[in-house]
Amino acid sequence: MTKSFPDGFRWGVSTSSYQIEGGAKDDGRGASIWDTYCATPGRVANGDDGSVACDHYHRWAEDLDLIKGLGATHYRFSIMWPRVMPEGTGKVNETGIDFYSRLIDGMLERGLDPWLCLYHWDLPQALQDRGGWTNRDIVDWFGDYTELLVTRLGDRVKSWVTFNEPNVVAWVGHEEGRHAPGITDPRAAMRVAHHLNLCHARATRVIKNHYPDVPVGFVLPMHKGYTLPHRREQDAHLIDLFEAKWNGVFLDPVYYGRYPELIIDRIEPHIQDGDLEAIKTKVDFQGLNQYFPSYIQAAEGAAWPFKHAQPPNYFRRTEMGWAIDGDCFYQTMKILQDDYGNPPVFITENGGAFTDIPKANGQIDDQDRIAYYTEYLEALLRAKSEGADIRGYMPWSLLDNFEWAYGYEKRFGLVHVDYTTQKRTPKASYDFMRKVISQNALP
Ligand code: IFM
Repeated sequence: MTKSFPDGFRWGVSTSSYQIEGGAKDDGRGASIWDTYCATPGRVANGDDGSVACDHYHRWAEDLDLIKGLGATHYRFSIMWPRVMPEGTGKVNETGIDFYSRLIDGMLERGLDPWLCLYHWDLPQALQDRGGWTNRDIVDWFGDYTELLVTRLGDRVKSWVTFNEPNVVAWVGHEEGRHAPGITDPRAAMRVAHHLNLCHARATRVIKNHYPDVPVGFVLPMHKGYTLPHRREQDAHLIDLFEAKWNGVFLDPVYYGRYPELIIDRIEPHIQDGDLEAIKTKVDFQGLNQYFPSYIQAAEGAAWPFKHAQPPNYFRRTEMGWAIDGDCFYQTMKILQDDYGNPPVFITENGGAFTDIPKANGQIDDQDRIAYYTEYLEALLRAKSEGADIRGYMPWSLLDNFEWAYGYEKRFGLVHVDYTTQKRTPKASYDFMRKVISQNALP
């Protein structure tokens, strides 16, 4: 099999605002739901929070240099909504807009295409106080927020991402409660899912209204379900429902204007006349995040008739406990190819947390991360060789950062961050990725 990527294959890198920016008290930024969640005892490991994070708010120029040094040509970053609209609606924080404006100019000066993500989980707390994603008014709030960014920054944005991982927002934030806002209400989570889809469609229209030719997409971490080997027959029927929940609820209405039949009874109460027609929108590219295979088993008495199961022991795992399985990544690309009309796909996140122990000289020889990237990039080449329209790849992530409920314990970066000094040290995986990008091929 070829180890080369096709000419024109795009290499970028991804980060998100709350995970790296810090600057929580600076320049009029409002509070987000993650500030509140982190301040709630027991929610986040070690009581960590994103108030300083990687201090990217002050060190962004150095970070953009690192991206350029990698040889990447585009950068997916996200806007922190409460930094530009502290109350979520109404008054604009000009200093916040200026920050992102400088950041975007900094990208362009370095030859990096700005890929702007509107929402990577840091909802203004003021909107949460009004019901957040469960309140249908959010469609207007999100539309106004999008309008602000399009009119103020849109002249320089090369691609728009409406949402990062709406399924995580709905299910992990509102059903499992393991993410902000920490709600555990399956019915509310369904409502949230529908509102997220409406917001994606609204934002797409707002952007297209100003810039009809600029690509717009959304990013989904697709889950491929597997049964445990000893329960293959008993649990096989659960796979379709599991995938409908994690993938179909967000893909089907956008691509086909309908929800998966297996979940329609759960979502129907939240749908109003005209919603499905509104949600069906042309997707210029599909952002795909993929990390691990999802093993499930039957569960009783829960909101869904399945629960997560530990993957079989024969898998190697990352520090998150996630099984490493390039074949699962391949399968998700094939689902998009076979079931969703083979849209142009950008891998917007992929990577692993590993125990990165600096050597005496400070260097980090993260061979396990390199092996992970090699396996997953080989899977990408395989899907591509079979016709999947994969256009580019963005590792997660540029920097070690605030890994949500895991705080700073888990490190995903190509670049190590010393959280005491804020010193950045590129790891061996950074050099590996730089070589892959410069040769447009795996070594
Ligand atoms: O860090 C997260 C990111 O914010 C969203 N996708 C998964 C990553 C690793 O957990």
